[in-house]
Amino acid sequence: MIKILHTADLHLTEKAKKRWEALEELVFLAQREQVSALVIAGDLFDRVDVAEIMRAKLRTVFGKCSFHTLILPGNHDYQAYRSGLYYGDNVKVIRDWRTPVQIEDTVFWGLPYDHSNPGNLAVRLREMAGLMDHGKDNILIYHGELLDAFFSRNDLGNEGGKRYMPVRLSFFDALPVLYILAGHFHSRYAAWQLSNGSLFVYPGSPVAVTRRETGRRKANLVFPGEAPREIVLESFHFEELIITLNPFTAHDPLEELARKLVDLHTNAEALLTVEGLFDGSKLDRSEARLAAEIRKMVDGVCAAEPVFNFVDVSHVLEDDLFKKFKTALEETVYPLEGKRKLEEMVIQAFRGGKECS
Ligand SMILES: [Mn+2]
Repeated sequence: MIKILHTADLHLTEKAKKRWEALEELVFLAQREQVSALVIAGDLFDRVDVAEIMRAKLRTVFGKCSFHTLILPGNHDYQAYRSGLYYGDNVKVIRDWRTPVQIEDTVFWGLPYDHSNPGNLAVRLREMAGLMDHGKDNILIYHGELLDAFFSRNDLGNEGGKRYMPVRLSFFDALPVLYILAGHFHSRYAAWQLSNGSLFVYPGSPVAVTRRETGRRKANLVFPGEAPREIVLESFHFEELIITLNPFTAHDPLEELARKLVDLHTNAEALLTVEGLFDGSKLDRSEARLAAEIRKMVDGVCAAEPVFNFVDVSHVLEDDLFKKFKTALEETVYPLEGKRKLEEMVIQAFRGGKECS
């Protein structure tokens, strides 16, 4: 079997520079790792017309490569690969499930997105199994939704409510394949071992397409005779930052935020949430001032308006009745952690009790 770099869901558009940079990073990685094939398991393009605009540019990039590039049509770009369209001499598009592509000793089969009527894919896969040579190293490339994965719609890109090419892991049981290299699942790298020993891998999108794609993005490096390896990319992504305020400590949440911003990857945009209760008099800030200071700090770093789920509870802490409770509580022999929980519950009760959890 040959060495392969596997990715999917680049969703190239003419405007999204970061996605083009991610493609360049993948090409660089494939060269560095000296793979024989770069597999793009669907949705290389976000829309069909992007293929028209970018095809010549892509041909130049792939043409310089010493490896082969194998492309499977996905639900976003299945119309971009009509016969006669030229992506380069070392680029192969798998447009028909009956016609595999052989690179060195490895046979690549593909299940291209079928708009007309994919019908029952279990039946289609049994037909494919009948065409495969059990004595060869077969690999299947697939783009669609694995129903066994605990998906939510949030794990995909922007797909509306539709299901694309849905399969179950058991559909692949009869296939004499070493790997199923998949695409369509954006959120993260995920792999499943099948009962026949083959591995189903979603690499996750190599660059964030939606704000739900948080954390460093990955690609899948497949070695002959070894477990596949996740390769962490430097590509653009979103990073969730959560600052939880606490009315009992004097520590400055802005310092915590500053530290987190320093640690932020240079190719990441933050999605910030500041939550919890705080003591405005101890912090010497009103809710409005705290919000304004945070906004100023994250200006140009955040992908969206920060979410401010915080509440100043200094008016509760200054209430005479609350102070009495607080004195009594401090005199009680009880673990500190428990006291803090109790105190927070009472603060919530003073605020009206509705948010008490
Ligand atoms: Mn897709």
